[in-house]
Amino acid sequence: MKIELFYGFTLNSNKIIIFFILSTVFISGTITTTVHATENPGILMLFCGNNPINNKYNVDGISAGNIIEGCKERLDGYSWGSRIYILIYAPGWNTDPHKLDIIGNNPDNPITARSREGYMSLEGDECNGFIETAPDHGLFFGSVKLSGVRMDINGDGRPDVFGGNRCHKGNSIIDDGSGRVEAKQEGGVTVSFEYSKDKFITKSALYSWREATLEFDKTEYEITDEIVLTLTDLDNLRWPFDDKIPYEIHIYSDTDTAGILMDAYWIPNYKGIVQMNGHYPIKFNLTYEDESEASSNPFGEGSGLLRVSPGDAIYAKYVDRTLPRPNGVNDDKKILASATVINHSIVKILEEYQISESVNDVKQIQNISQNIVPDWIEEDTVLWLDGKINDYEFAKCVRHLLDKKTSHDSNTTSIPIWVKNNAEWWSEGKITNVEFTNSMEYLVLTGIITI
Ligand SMILES: [Ca+2]
Ligand SMILES: [Ca+2]
Ligand SMILES: [Ca+2]
Repeated sequence: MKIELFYGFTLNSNKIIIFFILSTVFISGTITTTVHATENPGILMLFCGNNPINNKYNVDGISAGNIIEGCKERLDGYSWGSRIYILIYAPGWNTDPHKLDIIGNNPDNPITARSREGYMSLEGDECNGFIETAPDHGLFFGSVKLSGVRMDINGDGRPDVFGGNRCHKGNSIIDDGSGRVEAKQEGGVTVSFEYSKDKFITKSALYSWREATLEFDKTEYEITDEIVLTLTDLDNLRWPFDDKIPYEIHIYSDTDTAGILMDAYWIPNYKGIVQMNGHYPIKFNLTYEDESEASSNPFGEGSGLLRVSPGDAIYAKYVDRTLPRPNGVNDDKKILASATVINHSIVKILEEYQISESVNDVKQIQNISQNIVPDWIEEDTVLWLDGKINDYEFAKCVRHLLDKKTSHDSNTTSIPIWVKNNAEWWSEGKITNVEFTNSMEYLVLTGIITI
C-alpha cells in the first residue's frame, strides 16, 4: 500500500505507522517515560535494500524520520553473501537523550537472527549491538550478513565461503555490522528483538540462489573490436566484502576450439544492496594471424586474444554452481553465449559488385549465374565443408568465381529468386550482414555449384 501524504512523502504502510508515531513525538515534545514495557510501544523494524544511514549517521539536522524515509524496504532477493541493513525504531530505548544508546546486546533483551541453516544472538555485552542513529533519535541501526555455508563456488577445489554463526565484537557497528548467520541455497532469515520480557518485534526476508547470465556486448564483431563479455551471477562474492576470487570463463571459436580460459572479477558497485550488483566482465580481442592467449593480468583487467577466421562463431562458457530450485545444492549448469565475427571477405565481394536497388546490379548477379563453375571450385567447396580450408580461403575462391576469372563450360545453374531478394534487402539495410552472408553461402553451395 502506498499513500501520498500532504507532507509530500510517499510512504508504505509500515512507514506510515512510524511517521505518525514520530509526528506524535515531535508534536508532543519529548517522551520522557520508557515505553518498552507498555502494551503498545510503537516499536517497528525495517529491512532496507540500501544503507539508510549513509552520510546521515549522527548528523545535526537529520531526524529519525529523515533516515526512515531514506530506507528502501526490501524483503526478498537476498543471497548467501548479502548484508541486510536493519532499522529498529524503539523510542523507549532512548534512555539518555544526550548519548548514543545501544540495544540488542543486553542478555535480557537480545537481538537474534535465524535462518534455515543458522542462528546468531547478540546477547552479551561484547557483541556489537544496534546503535542509535543520533543521541535523541530512538532509532537504532545495525546489519546482519548472511555467511553462506562452507562451499567451493568457483570450482577450483578450494572453499570460498565458510558459513558460521557469530556476533561481531570490538569492531565498528557501522562498518562491520552486528553479526552473521549461515545461509545456503534458499530460505528465510528472521531478525528478532526482545524489546520487553517475552515481547518481540520480528521481521523476515527471503534469500535464494539465482541462475547466472553471460552476455556479449554485441552480436557481431569486427576483427578490430574489443569484446566485452559480462558474467552476472548474483550469488558470487564481492571484494572488499569477501575474498577476491576469480570466476573462470572459457572462450573459444570455430577456428580455435580449445580457446582460452579467462578470469572474471567483480566490478565494484556499492549502490543499493551490493548483492544485486553482480557484474563480472572480461575483455578480449580477436586475431586472424596470432595464437590465442589468455590475459596474464591477475585481476582480470587485461585483454586476452582469441584466434578466429572471418565468419566464425565465438563462444563463452561459465559453470554456475549456485542454482535455484528445482536444482539441488550439488548441481551445476553450463551457461553459454555466442556471437559472430563479421565475414568481410564475402561482404567486400558483394560491395565490389555494388549490389543495390539498381537494375544493373541485378543483371550483375544474373551474369554471375551464367558463369561456369570450374572443377577446382567444387573441390574447394568439398574441402571447406570438411573443414580442411577456412572461410577466408573459401571466400577467396568465391571472389575468384565472381571475378569471372573462370573458364566457361557447360555447367550452368541459376540463382534462386530469394537469394536475389536477400541481396536487395541487404543493400537496403533490411537484413544483417550475417543473414546475407548465409544466403551467399547457400548460393555458392547450392545455387551455382552442384556437387
Ligand atoms: Ca540516546
Ligand atoms: Ca574455490
Ligand atoms: Ca548462481
